[in-house]
Amino acid sequence: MGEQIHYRACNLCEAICGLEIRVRDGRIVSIRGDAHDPLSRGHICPKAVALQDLHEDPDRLRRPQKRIGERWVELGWDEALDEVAERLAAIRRAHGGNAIGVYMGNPSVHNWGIMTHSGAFLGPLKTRSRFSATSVDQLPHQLVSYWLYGHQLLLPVPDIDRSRHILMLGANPMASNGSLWTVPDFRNRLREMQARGGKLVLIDPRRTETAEVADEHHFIRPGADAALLLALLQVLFAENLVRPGRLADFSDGLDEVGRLVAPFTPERASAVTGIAAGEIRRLARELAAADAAAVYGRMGVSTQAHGTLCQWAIAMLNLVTGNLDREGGMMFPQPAMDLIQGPGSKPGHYAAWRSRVRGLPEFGGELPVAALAEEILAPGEGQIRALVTIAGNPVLSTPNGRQLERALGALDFMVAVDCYRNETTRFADFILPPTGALEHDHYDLIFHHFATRNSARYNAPLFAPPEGALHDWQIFVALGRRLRARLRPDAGQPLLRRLTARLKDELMLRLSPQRLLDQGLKRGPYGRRAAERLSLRALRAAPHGRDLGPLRAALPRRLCTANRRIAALNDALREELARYDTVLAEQQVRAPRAGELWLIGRRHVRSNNSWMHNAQRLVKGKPRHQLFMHPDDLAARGLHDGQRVRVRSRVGAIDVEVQASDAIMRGVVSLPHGWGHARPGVQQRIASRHPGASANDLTDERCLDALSGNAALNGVAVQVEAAPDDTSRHAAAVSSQSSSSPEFVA
Ligand SMILES: Nc1nc2c(c(=O)[nH]1)N[C@H]1C(S)=C(S)[C@@H](COP(=O)(O)OP(=O)(O)OC[C@H]3O[C@@H](n4cnc5c(=O)[nH]c(N)nc54)[C@H](O)[C@@H]3O)O[C@H]1N2
Ligand SMILES: Nc1nc2c(c(=O)[nH]1)N[C@H]1C(S)=C(S)[C@@H](COP(=O)(O)OP(=O)(O)OC[C@H]3O[C@@H](n4cnc5c(=O)[nH]c(N)nc54)[C@H](O)[C@@H]3O)O[C@H]1N2
Ligand code: SF4
Ligand SMILES: [Mo]
Repeated sequence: MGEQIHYRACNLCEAICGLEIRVRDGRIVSIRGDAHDPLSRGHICPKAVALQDLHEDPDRLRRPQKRIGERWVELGWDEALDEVAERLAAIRRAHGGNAIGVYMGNPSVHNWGIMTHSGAFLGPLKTRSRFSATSVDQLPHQLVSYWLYGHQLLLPVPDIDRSRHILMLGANPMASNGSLWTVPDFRNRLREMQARGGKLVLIDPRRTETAEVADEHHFIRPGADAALLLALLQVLFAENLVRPGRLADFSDGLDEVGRLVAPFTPERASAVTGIAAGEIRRLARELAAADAAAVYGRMGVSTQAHGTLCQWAIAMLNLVTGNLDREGGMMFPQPAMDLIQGPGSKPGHYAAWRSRVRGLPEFGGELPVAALAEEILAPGEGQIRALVTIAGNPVLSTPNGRQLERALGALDFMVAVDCYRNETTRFADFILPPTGALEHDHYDLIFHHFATRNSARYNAPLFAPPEGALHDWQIFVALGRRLRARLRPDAGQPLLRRLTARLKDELMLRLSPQRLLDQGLKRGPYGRRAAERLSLRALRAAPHGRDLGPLRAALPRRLCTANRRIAALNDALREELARYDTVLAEQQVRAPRAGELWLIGRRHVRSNNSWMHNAQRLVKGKPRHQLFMHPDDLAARGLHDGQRVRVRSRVGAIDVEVQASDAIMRGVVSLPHGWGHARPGVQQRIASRHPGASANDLTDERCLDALSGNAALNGVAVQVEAAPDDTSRHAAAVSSQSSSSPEFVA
């Protein structure tokens, strides 16, 4: 058999790079960037080769697993699916729908079959106990988009290819390759912008890989971005630099925004951010003066105590400078399969119900995952007794992972749809493993909504799935059928309603992702246009993908609000602004207490959340899970570079190696999440040899963005001291010196 070349979009991160994969005799021989991909232009990162490692990984599960005590046995699909459906149905009958919790993890949005068909399984459960990685990530973005533009997925992205100025906060695209901004080849796109005379200004408590290529970098105290962003707005209004232009025709409340931000002066912001008031004024003036500018903030500003306020202020900065929906500013992509304007669109809803124990608001049908453990542990009506996880590892990804472990241990039943037995799925009674990514076809349903250039590509599978294997979507259909047979979810409804409901069900169970895609493409904006006539067939004929051009102005047409206008404010935001004024007045955004440091996260281009440390090619070399700490903070504690330290927070303690770094702000320490593989029962042999410690054994389930319930994973107060088992040469000297308290220094 000769060599075959496959073209495929990488599904590992949001950059969705086009790959050229060569296969000989059924084995991958190379993975390269596809130079003809209209979006990624040949860009690739070191993780792409992990697609092969994942495909071949002997630890990847290929048949259903059942846990009997401490032992795992393999069983057939029918047997496994029957038993899972039976157990879930029994729990639902005995305790009601909300007794079954659901957690969906990050790869769900990178796997289109999960997107199209998880409802076939989760629908009949009829549970409000739904959670996902959204609430440890981008929830504030979605909430703000829902409020302002009427749809949770209507998110603008920097139009970097035509921009002249980007103000970026709490994002590190040089490591992450972009997020809620599909921007493959970021480095070269930035170079091109800089060559046009454009400028990137970065705000981050660490001088990151992105800071190295930025034109300007400012340290900021973790969790203080809202003060900075509101001060930028204040300057624009105070200095008469507000120029919304045509946006004013369909925006309401901008004058009130001006009044409400008036108290947030650069001087107040300076006190909490550590950035000089004069610098803040200059940043605002430069933003206003740029021909085309974009303000963009990501993880670092979403997962903090006022994440929604931050995202709102960012949206306002783009709006009042006239940069929203402007070429080179923040623009709305137009995907070929449009989940915003297409049929079945889910705009979102907020606080339609609240979590049982803490009263946290739902958003779009999901509760904040910081409440998952307590919803399992606290007895009472509606207590979660069974859990379904789909493509998620919340033990390593959500705050206070140790508490969640205790909760998982207390469940009556757990099932995981997942390809590994990892820190979370080891608690399951059943693990149902889907086919691997290269064994199914791929269309990116989500990330074209956030892509810096419009394009579309569909890729056929590289390999036939093993005999009898099921794709994620087929697992959902199979479970859905079994649940419906056992639960008759519509019993009690009138006959006609029942029949139409079943017909709809049946249709959904029969429609494949491919059929849905084909219909979506044909009905979508490029399917109807003569120039493109997009359909599944058209995409099959274009293996490198179809270029659909640069981003185009979309407002007010694409607004989903009832009156097709942008409402800059609502009562929840007004209250939050008032609350934040008090927070600043009472100095609640303050320097750490004696000896405390602020913990923030970190990403590395060779790692991806928690689940790719079982690829030897990615974990080889120097470990990448150290705690970064400023040399002055080390010295103040009598600690030294390379030593093992104990990091403590309100919720727990971990031991890690510390690395001195003057790229981190004084008073701040940084640790990547997704490590901590030394837990018993994990079957990831390579990862277990590179365990690291879990940052989320330190993050606090009580630290939230109050408006959205998003976890405040950044800016967690910790203490750092020598680890008790540290045997390095300085260890003995440490304990007597560790009480000195560093001042917070910007
Ligand atoms: N402290 C701290 N915590 C964080 C973050 C942080 O920056 N700091 N980041 C947060 C963010 S942004 C995110 S998105 C979350 C991620 O949190 P999660 O989504 O909970 O965790 P992942 O590590 O992505 O785990 C993915 C799981 O999906 C499985 N999987 C992979 N592909 C497939 C597939 O195709 N089908 C199925 N069924 N399973 C699959 C893997 O085996 C793994 O178990 O972590 C969050 N946690
Ligand atoms: N290589 C790699 N790529 C990834 C992932 C991965 O794990 N590895 N994960 C993917 C996922 S799920 C996501 S959501 C994206 C995330 O994509 P990004 O948001 O671009 O990635 P992060 O590295 O988390 O960047 C957050 C930045 O915020 C900074 N920060 C922390 N606290 C604060 C603060 O209080 N204020 C400010 N201004 N900055 C702060 C951190 O120092 C960090 O540089 O990356 C995706 N891509
Ligand atoms: S940046 Fe790397 S992991 Fe992300 S899509 Fe591109 S090749 Fe895949
Ligand atoms: Mo994420």
